[in-house]
Amino acid sequence: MQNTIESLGLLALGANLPTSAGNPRDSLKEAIRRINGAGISFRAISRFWETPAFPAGSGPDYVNAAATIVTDLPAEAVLARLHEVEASLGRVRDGGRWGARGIDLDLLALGGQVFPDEQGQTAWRDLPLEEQMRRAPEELILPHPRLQDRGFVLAPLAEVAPLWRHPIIGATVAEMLTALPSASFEGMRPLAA
Ligand code: PH2
Ligand code: MG
Ligand code: MG
Repeated sequence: MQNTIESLGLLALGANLPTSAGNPRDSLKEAIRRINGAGISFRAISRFWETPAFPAGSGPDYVNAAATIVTDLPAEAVLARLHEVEASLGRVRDGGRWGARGIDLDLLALGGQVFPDEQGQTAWRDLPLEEQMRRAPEELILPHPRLQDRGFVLAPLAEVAPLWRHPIIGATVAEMLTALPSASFEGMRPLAA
């Protein structure tokens, strides 16, 4: 069912390989242009951060950013738009390798909505790292199960939505950021505007 009330959505954007739009920074800018439109309006966009790939050594550095959107679309429709834009940016061959995607657009949260339910969200959130590498959920999980764990997500997100509160954990973005060990931010730096 379509929401009739506008919700605040939180997006995470990341790129670590060239796409048809160019380098990671260009890809994020172009992704934002393509997402913005019918039913989805950007409200705030964080700085772009250069971040080491997680897990360490798994690929080239990323450029990461976060944004707030206002939307009256249901979560599935927002996600579908993100997937369309990922597909439209495609991937450019990186020295013959077709490894990590050039662009990753994640819906982190939509208002205080929880999918599939509190138990399901919590189960994915508590998944051990080894299983996280092997298993990806088929269904939409909100809030994004790794939101509270990643410096490359929380540092940009704190620039645009420090007071957003996780509906299950109960902490704000600013509080989740403070709770992370400093190692989670090692090597991260905001790019010059
Ligand atoms: N995304 C991943 C895996 N690893 N590392 C960084 N630094 N930034 C990302 O956005 C990222 C990652 C899978 O989505
Ligand atoms: Mg991701
Ligand atoms: Mg993704």
